[in-house]
Amino acid sequence: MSARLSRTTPLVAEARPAVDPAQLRPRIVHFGLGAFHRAHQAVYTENAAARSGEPWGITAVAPRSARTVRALRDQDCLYSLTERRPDGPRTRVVGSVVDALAMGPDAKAIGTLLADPEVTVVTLTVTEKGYHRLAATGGLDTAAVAADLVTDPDGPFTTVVGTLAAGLAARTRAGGTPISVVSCDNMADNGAVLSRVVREFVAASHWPDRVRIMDRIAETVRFPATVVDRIVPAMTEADRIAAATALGVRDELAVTAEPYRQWVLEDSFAAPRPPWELDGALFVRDVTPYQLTKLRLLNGSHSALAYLGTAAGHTTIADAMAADWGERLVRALCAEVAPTLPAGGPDPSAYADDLVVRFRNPAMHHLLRQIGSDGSLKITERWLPALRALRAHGTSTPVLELAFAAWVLSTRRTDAPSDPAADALAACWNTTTTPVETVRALLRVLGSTDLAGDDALTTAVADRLPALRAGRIEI
Ligand code: CS2
Repeated sequence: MSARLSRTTPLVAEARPAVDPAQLRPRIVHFGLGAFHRAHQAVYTENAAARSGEPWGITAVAPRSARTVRALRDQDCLYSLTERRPDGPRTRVVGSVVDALAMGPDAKAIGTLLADPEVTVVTLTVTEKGYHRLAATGGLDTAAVAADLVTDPDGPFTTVVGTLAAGLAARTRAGGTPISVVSCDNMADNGAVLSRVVREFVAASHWPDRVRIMDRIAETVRFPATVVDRIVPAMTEADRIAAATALGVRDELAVTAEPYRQWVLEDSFAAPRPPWELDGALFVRDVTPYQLTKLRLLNGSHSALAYLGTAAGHTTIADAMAADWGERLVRALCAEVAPTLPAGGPDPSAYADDLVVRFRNPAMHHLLRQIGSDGSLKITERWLPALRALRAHGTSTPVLELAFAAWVLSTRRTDAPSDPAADALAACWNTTTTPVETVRALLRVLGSTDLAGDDALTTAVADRLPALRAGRIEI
């Protein structure tokens, strides 16, 4: 099949976008053109625009991949989403993305949009590493953005933080129309995290008006916290072929996802936004209980399944769930972590029931390797705060210890999942002589010197390693 999806592709009624993209205007700038955005915020925005009649369109910015931008433009910014429902897959085209830009070559256009009063929302899915935080303090790693700190205000910048800070600075210089900047990444307090790295970037810049810019950003920009949820596995060739068959044309940007999706947002916006609540998004005063429940139970179990599943020779989440320990692990981890969750969120045991069903979905080919990537950043959000809180209360933590031991093992394998700290992690194995020392060194790389000093913990983790090396998961 050689024809590509475009605005002129004749589609059957069920596959057509909910909106006519020609009727939308670019009022949202999104950073991070990955599958998650295409299966989540873009869908909420499309439905919100369709149901309200308001012309909310997205200009999606790819931080790295100019190839994705070209591919999307070649398809008039259309792509399909296939939902893996129990009664069979359903494929339809999403119409909310109206333009695609690449961060380097399109720096001018991105700057213009960020300063445009018509644009009142910025969203981000740039993963944990896109925030360039220091493991020890959580603040901006100025060394990692050093090149951007001395770049001209017009760019081009190499980081999203630099692009965003410069764009917000230009906006405030042009009058400072209020805008909301919405992090949609899996981090606790994601709004505060983003606000902090942007502020610290401006403070460290050489801009003569940086103090005034910081004041104006504080007055005119809001950074609401959010919780995003939808399982979006990487596409396989078979998925791509199935999407093409359903559409009758090729779609290089097709995505596939579970039917379930959720978006909880802090009700703190500086300016008009799409009425996402029309598509089920929840606006609340405080997202923390939802955020921690999702991070520690869903993402925490995911990471545990990823490293333990790999140790036991499995490839996907559904495979690991089919092992005799899979469901037990999810339930035991949820039960262990539940006491650390604030009141006001979902009931942890009902949440665990739902997770088991979602993770078992055999139609989802969700690779353990995909989830295991960037572990040094993920587990510091997903496991370590709960581990710290439980140990501070003298509560035992056997499941987190087991999961942590599996991650420890993963850092040594020659085929370790990709990780920005891969070199530092691998070095821990060369500079230590006993398993306990290695565990301690790894915890220090994660910025957790307190846990590295917890002898009972490091010993318990080290004691788990031999069984795991033999592929035995003992819960
Ligand atoms: C996963 C998440 O890849 C991962 O690390 O745990 O992407 C997970 O699928 C989503 O957060 C679900 O909402």
